[in-house]
Amino acid sequence: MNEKPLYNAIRKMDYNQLEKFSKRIREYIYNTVTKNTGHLASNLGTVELTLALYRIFDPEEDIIIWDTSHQAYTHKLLTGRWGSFKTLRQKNGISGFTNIFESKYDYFGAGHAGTSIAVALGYELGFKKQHIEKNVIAILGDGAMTSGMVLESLNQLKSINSNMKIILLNNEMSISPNVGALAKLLNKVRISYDYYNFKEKLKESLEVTEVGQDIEGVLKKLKDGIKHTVYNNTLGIFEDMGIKYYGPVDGHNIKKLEHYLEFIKNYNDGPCILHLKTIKGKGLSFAEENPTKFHGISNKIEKNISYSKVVGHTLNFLAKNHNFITFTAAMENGTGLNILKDNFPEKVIDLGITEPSIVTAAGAVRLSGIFSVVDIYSTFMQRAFDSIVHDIALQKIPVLFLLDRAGIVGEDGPTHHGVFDISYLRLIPDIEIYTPLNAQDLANMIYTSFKKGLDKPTFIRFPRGGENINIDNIIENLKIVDYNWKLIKKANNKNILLVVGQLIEEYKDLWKELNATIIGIRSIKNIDNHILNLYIKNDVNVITIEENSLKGGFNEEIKTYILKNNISCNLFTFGIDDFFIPQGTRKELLDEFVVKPEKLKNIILSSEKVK
Ligand SMILES: Cc1ncc(C[n+]2csc(CCOP(=O)(O)OP(=O)(O)O)c2C)c(N)n1
Repeated sequence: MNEKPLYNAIRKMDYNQLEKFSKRIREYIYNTVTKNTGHLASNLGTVELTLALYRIFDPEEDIIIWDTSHQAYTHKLLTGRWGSFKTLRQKNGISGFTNIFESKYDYFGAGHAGTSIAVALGYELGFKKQHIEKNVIAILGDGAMTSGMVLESLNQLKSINSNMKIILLNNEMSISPNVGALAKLLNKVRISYDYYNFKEKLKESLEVTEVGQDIEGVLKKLKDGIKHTVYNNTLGIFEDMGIKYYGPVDGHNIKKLEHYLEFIKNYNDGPCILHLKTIKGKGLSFAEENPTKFHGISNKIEKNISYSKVVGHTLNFLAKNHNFITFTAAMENGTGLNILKDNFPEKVIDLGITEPSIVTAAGAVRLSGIFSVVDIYSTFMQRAFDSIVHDIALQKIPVLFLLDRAGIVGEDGPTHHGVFDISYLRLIPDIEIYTPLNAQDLANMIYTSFKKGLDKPTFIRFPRGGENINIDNIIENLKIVDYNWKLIKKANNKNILLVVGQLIEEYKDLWKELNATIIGIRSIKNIDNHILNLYIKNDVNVITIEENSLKGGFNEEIKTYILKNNISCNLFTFGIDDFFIPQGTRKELLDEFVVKPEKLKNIILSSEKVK
């Protein structure tokens, strides 16, 4: 990746050229994303900001931190990745997020929301200790702003004598409309009469008077007064925390943006925040009209019903006869909970990007007397680990957790793969972890949790993807199930495959080909001792396959079982080795890093030869 960065070139452009260039960037982003998948609407909303930013600040010298970084495509295009952007989100291609291994201009990697202020704060503290003076800029959306990490870090800025420059992109949206009091406050502030217009008007009127001789001098003197008059919108919440507030400003007007960016660049009296009003999906009417739908786009023609939708429909069915609350962390659509919300809005609560708080609140909901469900992606649940241990498991609160996208997610890459949850949950006492084999099994497990009730905190993990099913059939066939492991196929030999969860469905053709007994693992905690007793004996070849890190994974249960029972057998473990899986399609990555069909076949063939 030795491309010449473009940010120098844009400094020489006039505003007409910049406007044309913005259009070209938008087209390029749209064409690439429709071909490769990716975040669309958020990136369309940051084109002008990024152009203005790199005309005023220096991406090589100044530390610019993009929160979540799903909106940083223009940043990538301007910092030496114009050509390679064609490989966006493909295997070995450009990441959809900032990545410190990809470019020196990416000062921090992201993917999970809410880290930017802590990162910028850390850079500032470090530089201060080394007597280095640099501009440190954090850019974040109003959605990210709701997250605990952001609020925790903002709270410290004044006390560490920060000079951080925060750029807040307020498009009134997270993925769905943004929630919470802060969102309401931000949305209420309208661009009314900004400093720029005020200054221009003042200049005009002064030019015809005597004082006009020294316009700039007068302007300087008046500056503070102006600030007070024009910023009558000042958001007290930031000012009260000692963070100077400027705005709101039209985030799509390059000239104005430059003016304000220049202003905050020279502001060195403490931390400040520049509030921009942006339009998610800007420039493409269909994306502007439906920013939620075009937040991220996929290139697949989807004939399958996603597992998330199976969850949504099942909860929607159960909602008719059950009183419960389901929590989402700003992922109503991604989790399929919009289906439930359409009919039972009071049963879905979006608390924004606040995973730890949601888990804790869900525990208290359960204690208050009603059934409580938390539906969060496996990767984002990582942030709530302590809430699970301290607030849920330790107090044995029987909350139902639905862990969506548990496993390899594909093009989003390492920040989003949900390949650690078996490990981070298995170690917690007094919980149950289930891994349904297919869509019906997933729906049945949820149904069973409601109908039979829960004894313990219960986690149902299922991957990204779906099946070509009729959802009405799934609902009609709902039934109470046990959690025993399932014999899929019996072979008259010593090869025993223990295949975790939905991999049974995903690789169903492969299992047919293999000369082995195939067992579908539906429960990880607890394990099915009856099946293990039946099949794991001296001399067998046990093969475990799981879409999770091998460290801490299901395989370790089997290792322990074999050791404990003094069984002398071969054990082969398939799963994710001790490294971060890169990006690629889900199938590509599963084949290469998890199931490895050729390797698997060879093991089985060679065991036959030994016989
Ligand atoms: C911890 C965490 N939870 C959830 C998400 C999923 N997510 C990705 S972008 C996004 C919305 C962010 O909204 P905002 O910061 O306002 O940016 P916008 O997309 O509106 O530009 C969410 C919820 C995430 N990335 N990280």
